[in-house]
Amino acid sequence: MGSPTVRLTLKALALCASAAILAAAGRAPAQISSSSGSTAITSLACPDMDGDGVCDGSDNCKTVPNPGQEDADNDGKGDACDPCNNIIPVFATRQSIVVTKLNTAPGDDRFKFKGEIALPYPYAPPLDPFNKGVRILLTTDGGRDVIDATIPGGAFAPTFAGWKQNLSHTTFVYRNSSRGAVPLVDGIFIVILRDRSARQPGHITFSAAGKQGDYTVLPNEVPVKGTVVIDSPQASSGQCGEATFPDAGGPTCAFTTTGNTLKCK
Ligand SMILES: [Ca+2]
Ligand SMILES: [Ca+2]
Ligand SMILES: [Ca+2]
Repeated sequence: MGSPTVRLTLKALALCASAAILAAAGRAPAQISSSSGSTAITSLACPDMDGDGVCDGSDNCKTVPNPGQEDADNDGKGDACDPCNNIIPVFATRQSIVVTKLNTAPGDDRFKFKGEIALPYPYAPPLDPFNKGVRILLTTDGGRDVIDATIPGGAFAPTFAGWKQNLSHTTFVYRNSSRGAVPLVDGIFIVILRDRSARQPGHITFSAAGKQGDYTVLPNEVPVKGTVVIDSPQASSGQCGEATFPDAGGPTCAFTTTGNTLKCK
């Protein structure tokens, strides 16, 4: 038999697994019986930041209580915290993601993401990145967010970090050229959204770029997924879109032979 510490840890793991199973069954495991009597899972068995009875290690929303773990689009992020829950399936066309400088030390990686999405029109809620900002994500095949940048709303002046929009409110440009005065969010320094509704109602082209990042993506983590959240930060309205590269004879992700660049298109 192992030491008391090891036995305690194993017991905690077992209790944690029981909690996850109960949670998957849609029940919040408030109490689990152990050999030493009744033990409160939420406080004793395992780390549980949001106290919903589902251990952090298996909680699909670690900081939002969601004992039922509902995940309608089955992407590993629970409905309660999924930035783009696909209640309206919106997938980008003409999509591309490029990550460069992967072979050098972390901190100088660069990222480019662009595409076009078609949202229900008229927009509900109204299109307003100038005030609401936008959220950009780069997520691995395993569900790890390499980038999760919630870009705030607000004018470019006077901080040199913020939004400009044209008079007709069809072109929105976020730029951070504050030279560090306003920290970059996950390295994102520019986002451009163009509302193409005059020609095609509900169509929006988007592009975003990041620099000075650690955007490491491992070979076993492709294809990646890009997400643009228009109804930021969490599009419970469905006003968001995803760029996927499923490699079924269509868009695909590949590293260059040196491994320095990841291209998805
Ligand atoms: Ca939890
Ligand atoms: Ca939770
Ligand atoms: Ca989800």
